[in-house]
Amino acid sequence: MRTSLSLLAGALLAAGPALAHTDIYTTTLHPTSGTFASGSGSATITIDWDDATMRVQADFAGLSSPATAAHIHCCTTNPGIVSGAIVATTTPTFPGFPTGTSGSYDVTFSLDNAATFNSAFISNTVFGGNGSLPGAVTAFGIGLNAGKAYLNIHTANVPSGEIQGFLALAPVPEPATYGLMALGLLGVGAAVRRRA
Ligand SMILES: [Cu+2]
Repeated sequence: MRTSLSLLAGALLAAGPALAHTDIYTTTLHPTSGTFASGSGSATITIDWDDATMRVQADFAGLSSPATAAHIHCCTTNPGIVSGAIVATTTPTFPGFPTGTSGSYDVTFSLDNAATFNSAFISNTVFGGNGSLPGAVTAFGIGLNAGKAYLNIHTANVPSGEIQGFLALAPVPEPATYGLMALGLLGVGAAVRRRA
């Protein structure tokens, strides 16, 4: 009994990280240095590597002029510094992205669809890709994990981008959850042993 419970707990601990096939990236959108730049927002990018999907959620408000385009740039030369990247996702903008000074967006894309990305990003080999769609997806994921991808909302007043934010990998809750489950099972095992 004790051995099987310990094995089960160990298996659950080992399974925790392996179950994390979804990566969540978040950011706070803040005004750029553009003269008219104002507004705020947030964005969450959820990538399910098993289903090969990318969910893009964004909320923003307070822009000085209507949004003209929004997309993710990747991959900057240095983490957190806007330089060296190109548009990685659909150009010129995420399909159906709001064009007002405020809005909300929530669309899920297929990573198996070339239209999800800028064709110039797919053919690019500078960021670690090999010119193919799968290579671009891998390069995009590496760029996201390295803090080298940012979501940018361009506007009429600030064509270079009025609000933007670098995406950062959010902590994965699963391992802690499974750790607690394992501790609980170890506790059951101890109780069983005491009774015996
Ligand atoms: Cu842009």
